[in-house]
Formats: sequence, C-alpha cells, structure tokens
Amino acid sequence: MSSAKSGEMFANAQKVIPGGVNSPVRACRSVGCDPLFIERAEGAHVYDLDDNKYLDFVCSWGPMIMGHAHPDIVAAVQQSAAGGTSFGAPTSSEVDLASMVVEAVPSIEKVRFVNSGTEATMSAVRLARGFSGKKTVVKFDGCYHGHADSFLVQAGSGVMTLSIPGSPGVPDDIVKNTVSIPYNDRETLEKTLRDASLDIACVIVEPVAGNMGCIPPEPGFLQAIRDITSELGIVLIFDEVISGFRLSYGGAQEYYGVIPDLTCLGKIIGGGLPVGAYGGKAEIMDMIAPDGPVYQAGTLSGNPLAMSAGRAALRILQSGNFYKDLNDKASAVAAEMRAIVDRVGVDVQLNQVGSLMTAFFTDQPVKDFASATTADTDRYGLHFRQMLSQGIYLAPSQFEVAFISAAHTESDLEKLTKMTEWSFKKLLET
Ligand code: HOZ
Repeated sequence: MSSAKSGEMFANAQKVIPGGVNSPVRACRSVGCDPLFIERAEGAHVYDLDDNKYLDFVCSWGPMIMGHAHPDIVAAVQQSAAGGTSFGAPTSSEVDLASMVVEAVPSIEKVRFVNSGTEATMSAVRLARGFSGKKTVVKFDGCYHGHADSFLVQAGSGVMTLSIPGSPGVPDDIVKNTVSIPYNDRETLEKTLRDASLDIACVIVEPVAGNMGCIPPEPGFLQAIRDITSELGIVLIFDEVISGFRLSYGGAQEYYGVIPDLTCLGKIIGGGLPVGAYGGKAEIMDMIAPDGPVYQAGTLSGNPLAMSAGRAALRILQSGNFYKDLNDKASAVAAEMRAIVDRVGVDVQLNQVGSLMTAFFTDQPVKDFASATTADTDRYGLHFRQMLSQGIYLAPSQFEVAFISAAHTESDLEKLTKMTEWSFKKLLET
C-alpha cells in the first residue's frame, strides 16, 4: 500500500499546523507511524489520499455509530446548509433536538447545546460550582473530560498516550481545586467524598471509561458514587460524551440504571458535526444565564447544521432494534476475540461494553488507570501497524477504544477477527 500522498501532505501540514494535526492522538506517534490523511468515507470504510480503503474502527472517535455519510444525515445537512449555515439566533431545529434529548436521557429535564465535549464538561463544572457554592472537582484517574484546565490532572486520552504528567500553561492555583482518585475504588471514593475539608462541588465520571481504553465500571461502583453524592449534596456529573446514545438510546445512565444530576453529551448527538451539550435537573439548569447568574454563551452554539444532523442521527437510532442489534453484534466479536486470545496464547485482555472495546496488551485484568498502564504500548503499536497493512484502521493509541458501528457487516467483523488472529500470531514470532 502506498502512502506517498499522505506522507507528502503530512510534511506540508507540519509546516503550518503544530505537529501536523489538530488533535494530538491522530498524529499516530505512539503507534510508530505517520498519520493517514483521510479523503472520504462511506459506511464502514474510510479512504485515504492514496485511495487506500480501510475498515474503520475509529468511527471519528464515536459519532459515526450509524456509519459514515449516512444518506439521511447527508440530506439533512445539505437541506439545512441551503438555508444558511449560522444565524446567531434561535432556530426551531434546536428545540426539536433538545426535545429529543430530554425525552431520551433520564437525567435531562433541560439541555444547553455547545460546540464540543470540552465545552460541555467545563460548563457543567462551572454550573455545579455555581449551584453548590463549593469549589472542588473530584474526577477519576485516566478519565478524560476534554482539555479545560481543571481536567488536566491524571487525564486519559492524548495526555495519557503522550505521557504528559500535567500541562504547562495550567496554573497550580487552578488544579489545586481538582482531586483525582482511582476508578473503581470504592474505599478511596468514600474516604475522599466524606472529607469535609475538600469543599467538594461535584464528582465527574465517565460511566464507562473510554479514554484509557475501555474500562467498565465494576458492579455497584456507579451506584456507590450516586448514593454518597446524594447523601452529601454533591452534584454528580456523568460525562457521556462517548457513552451517550452509544450504549443505549438513554446512554450509560439508562444502561446501568444510575441517574446523575447533570450529563455531558457530544459526538453522536451531532451526527458527525461539531457539537456538545450539557443538561440535567431543571432546578440546576435554571441557574444558567439568562435565567440565572452562571454565565456561558457561544456564537455557534445550537448551529443549525449540527442540530439538523443530530436530529437525523437520533431518528436513525430510534429505528428498529438499533441498540440490541449493535450490542449483540459487538458482544459476538468480543467473544470471538477472547477465543482468539486463548487459542493464540497472547497476553491480551479484551474489555468490552456494548459497542465499545479495547484489547489491552497485558496479562493483568484492566480495571483502572494503574492496570491500564501495564499494557505494552510498543506491542500495541506493532499490532496497529500490522492491522493497518491489512486494511484495518484501529485507534492509533493503546488507550482509546474501538467503536463498532451499525455499518459494520458480518463479513467486515469476520475480517477483523481473522486479521486479529493473524496479527496476534505474528506478534509472538517477533
Ligand atoms: N481525544 C480524542 C479521543 N478520545 C481524540 C480526538 C481526535 O484526535 O480526533
């Protein structure tokens, strides 16, 4: 496979864009190769500048749950664009999408649209602080809530991939109000939340960790967070930027039956256009300007293209047995992957929840940040490159998830498992 055109474009990109990319993980550094420049995508496949075709398991990091360029979404965007791309004024499409989100997500009575997951989480934390009058944010090691200052403490995703201990540019005065504790550790949770000296405004958690690879909550962990936060009057925020409309139509909160006070969304609700949202109990949401004093605003918030794409996306997700079919398909792949691991005898842990999964290259069960970091990232890099050579595009980091979409056919998934077995065997030869 030639990648000459991608290579040339990457050289040009590095002259005008830091690292040649607009988001660090996609630079592919941790998997030891240069990035592919994607020209187009359709269904389960992406095509690079050199016209190579890849079976895609990045799925734009989550939004493309229905596959790329779904005709309903393309039509909705085209129709909306023909009527103007931004007005900086209310539109009916915002009300439509907001009503759909309120109906779908158990915790959300009112929702505010923003432009990214990062904006959603930083706004939700500001709101939680404004509502509670307290200052500290409790998060979990390896969870990633975007790149706002307060979250860059023991963060997952690119921060973990590139082993960045803490980012220059984030003053100590800001991160001193963030406490990060181990995921799935109920004892530390209890001890931390009951420490009155911390003045805790909120707990923010990915109900399924998706930015240190896929790590499910242990049974009872989410409920324990809910119980203690309710008892102590601490605002509980679920960051469902990845899990929202992914595990079920009502997100992880519906899937696990644990309802937070505030929820952050993104990715899927924009059908692939830039979007984010935060919502929750009316009593809290009414604190936001103009009804209340907590300020948050945005020229492109509720952008008509993103709203139309989101509306079309949610309609697709409402149809038939969308989630049952998708989750069953993904569980079958995970079962086959585990059988392959046993057959080949490679040190891999396969974590999966719904259509999210990660193969961790370690012999230890992965249940938190510490166990995730036992993974052999060089081995993952080799696996990534071997799979790429066979036309399979995985996440370019050990600490991200693979997304299965409705567009992946049985034969696509057979190709995935067959090539995985081939790659695992080849790894053992090196
Ligand atoms: N932080 C994203 C994954 N969790 C990566 C975004 C990107 O590179 O597009």
